[in-house]
Amino acid sequence: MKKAGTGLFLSFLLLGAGVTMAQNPLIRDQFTADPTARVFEGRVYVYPSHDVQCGTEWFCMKDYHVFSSENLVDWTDHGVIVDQEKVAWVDASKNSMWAPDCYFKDGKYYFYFPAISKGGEGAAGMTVGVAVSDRPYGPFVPEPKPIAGVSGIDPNVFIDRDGQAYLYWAGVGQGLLGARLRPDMMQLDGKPQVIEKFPEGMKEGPFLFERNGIYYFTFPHVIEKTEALVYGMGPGPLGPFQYKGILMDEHPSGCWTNHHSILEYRGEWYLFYHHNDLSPSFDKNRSIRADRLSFNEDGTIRKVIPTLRGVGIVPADREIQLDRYSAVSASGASIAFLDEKNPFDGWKVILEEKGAFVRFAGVDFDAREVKTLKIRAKSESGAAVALSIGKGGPPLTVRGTVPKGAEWGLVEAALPTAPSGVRDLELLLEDTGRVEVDWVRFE
Ligand code: FUB
Repeated sequence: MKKAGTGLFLSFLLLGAGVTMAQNPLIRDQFTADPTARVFEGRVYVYPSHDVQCGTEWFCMKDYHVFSSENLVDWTDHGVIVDQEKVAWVDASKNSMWAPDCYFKDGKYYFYFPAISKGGEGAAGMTVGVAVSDRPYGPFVPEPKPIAGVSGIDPNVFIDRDGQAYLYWAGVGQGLLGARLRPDMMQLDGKPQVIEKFPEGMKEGPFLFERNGIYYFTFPHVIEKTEALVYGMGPGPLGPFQYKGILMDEHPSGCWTNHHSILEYRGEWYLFYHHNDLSPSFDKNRSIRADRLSFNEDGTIRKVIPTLRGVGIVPADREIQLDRYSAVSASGASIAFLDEKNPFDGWKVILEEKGAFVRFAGVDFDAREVKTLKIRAKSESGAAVALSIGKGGPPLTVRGTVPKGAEWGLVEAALPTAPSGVRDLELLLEDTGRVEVDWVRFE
């Protein structure tokens, strides 16, 4: 993805510093996990935790970044908003800044985060603190002490229509808990209560939202081997919740954790969650993703099938990463890292059978009239490829030949007419041979 040649220059012009364009995973230049997505000031802000490598076999999380996007394609990294070294009560030797949340009330943004406090050890030392800002992207000023009465991880906040705020968290050895918050958003108002007895098994990461008067209590739950995302529905923020089942299955890859949030943005519902796309062999280095979520008539949630394509309509004049595909042929198509030693470079798609194809839905041709197709590719055999622009307008196919060679190069082909609308792409290998494709772009 980064070895863009001329495209890199173009990307800089289009995007500016600190912005990346992405499907799933959303962020590709660092590890991110536990995404809580919120709509603030008309943009989606995602508050994830930040996995780093410390040479240990456990989570290593020292700080938090926040990312925002208006179109769910271009993501701005606003940088570090809270650092363990700058929070008075946190034991900064523990690298324990786990899943956070952020909520807006009366002109202030409240950022909630767990960590091991000074004097605490392991899970039992986990508690939850708050940092406050006038802006969704900080700077956030941490409170000098954690919230009294909270022992646990994975804070989640919800403010009901009557203005009452609630804090939920995964208690250490006490199950999933909830409590009212005082109007200052920093103190519990009364005793925490255990949220319903759901089916047995490890639970964490509670996330509550409301839709059409139904309150959804959602959480990761180990049913078989790793965490699935499950939920219950109830009449109020503290339940009682009736268990409804799975909204996302366990990751087949074996990534042990999943952690999510659910968001309505511009009339569509989204599930933000994580997987270990950029670190297939170490699942403590995770990457955040988003996919669409929908409901049945009775309000129950339809199961979300994870995709590589993710969400967001991609402008045709960007590097379109076909390896984040919507569909592929049953055989002869696969993906691989461009550089196994540097996953942050991204992926390529490989077609190695006549008729093998990759499809990528949702490319926007309306922003700019385009005349040329560019394909960044290489082929040791030489390869004839056809790119079809379908669905949503008159079908159009452009053909190109990737010359025999060991190096990456740009193949160019003229478009007979300028496509318009939001269209689906399909890249097909027309003959025998093998071709690797990094991206395609229209100019
Ligand atoms: O990211 C560390 C922990 O892993 C989170 O707090 C849990 O929810 C799980 O995702």
